[in-house]
Amino acid sequence: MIEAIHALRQQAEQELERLDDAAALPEWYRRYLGRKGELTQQLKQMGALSPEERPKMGKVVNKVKQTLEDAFHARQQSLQTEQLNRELAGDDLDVTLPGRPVHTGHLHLTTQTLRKIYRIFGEMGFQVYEAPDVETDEYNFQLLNIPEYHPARDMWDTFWVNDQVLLRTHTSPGQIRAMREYHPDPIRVILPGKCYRYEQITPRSEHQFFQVEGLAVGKNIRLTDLIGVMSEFARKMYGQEREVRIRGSYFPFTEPSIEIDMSCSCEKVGCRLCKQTGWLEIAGAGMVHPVVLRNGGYEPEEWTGFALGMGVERPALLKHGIQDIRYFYGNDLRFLQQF
Ligand code: FA5
Repeated sequence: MIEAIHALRQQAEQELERLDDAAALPEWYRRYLGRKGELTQQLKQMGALSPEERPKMGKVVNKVKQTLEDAFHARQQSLQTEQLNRELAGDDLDVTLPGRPVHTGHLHLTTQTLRKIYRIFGEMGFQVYEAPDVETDEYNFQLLNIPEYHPARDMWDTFWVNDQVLLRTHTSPGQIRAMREYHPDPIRVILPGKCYRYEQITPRSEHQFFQVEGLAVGKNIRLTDLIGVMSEFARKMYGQEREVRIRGSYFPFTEPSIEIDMSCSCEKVGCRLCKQTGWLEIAGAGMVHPVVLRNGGYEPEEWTGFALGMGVERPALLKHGIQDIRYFYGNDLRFLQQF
């Protein structure tokens, strides 16, 4: 029986050596080493041997089995290598060519602008405070000194969820939330976020846009502090070459109120963006109205504060000389990839 096993091993090894295709390997394995293979058949015949011969025979069969397994794996490896070399030699594949570049995305221009604004205000000691997009009539209007009958509501119409709940028209309701949270301490925060308005879409107005609100409440805060903060912001955001213009204005929640304009990127020649005026409004601002201070929990005899609310897309329009706000959310990669 030992001779038969050695003969079988020899035959299997020779056949394996002659195989020249990796696809034929499984068949060889089944034939010699599989469950119904020839070596297994030999093992089955061991039952006929005497009890002394059986362990000796078992050892020989196991050794042959291991030898064939090793030979199989070695042959498999060499056939695969041969096949790869053949393919590389026959193909025009140039493995030294550089790979195709992977296109990575980047932050949206609005996010880049927001981060720049955070940095500039952060350097002046302002923290970021987040308030909700979905607001109540009470916070968006009433607590900001805009009662139900007030004509200012016409300027700030929005998308209503129901009679009392709406998508905020400005970031100003966050002023009340911040004051109620920080009271009775002084405050220096900016409140960034999306705002919504039911209004005509034009090159300078979207129905969804971002604002950053600024709020400082303390003792002896004055209008000149507000003008100083905005001038510093403009200088850091746009450089010295752009001009800032302050105009008197009206907001129900500030007294006095101002509006802040920047000279347009057309260098005051006049363009469609600035409606041929050479100036673009970037923020409304003023001293926090006593009614609003009181609604936030601060006694107006003791505390004063300033507030400002500026767009985010409009400063970006100015900074990059973009002529139409509608590009921001049109999702056209040709636009977005430029920044
Ligand atoms: C307000 O929203 C006031 N809450 C600002 C404010 C805050 C005043 C605190 C006083 C104190 P206004 O509606 O003017 O004001 O908007 C402020 C800024 O938001 C504008 O200067 C402009 O930069 C931006 N903005 C307003 N409407 C749009 C719009 N439809 N599309 C893009 N940006 C807009």
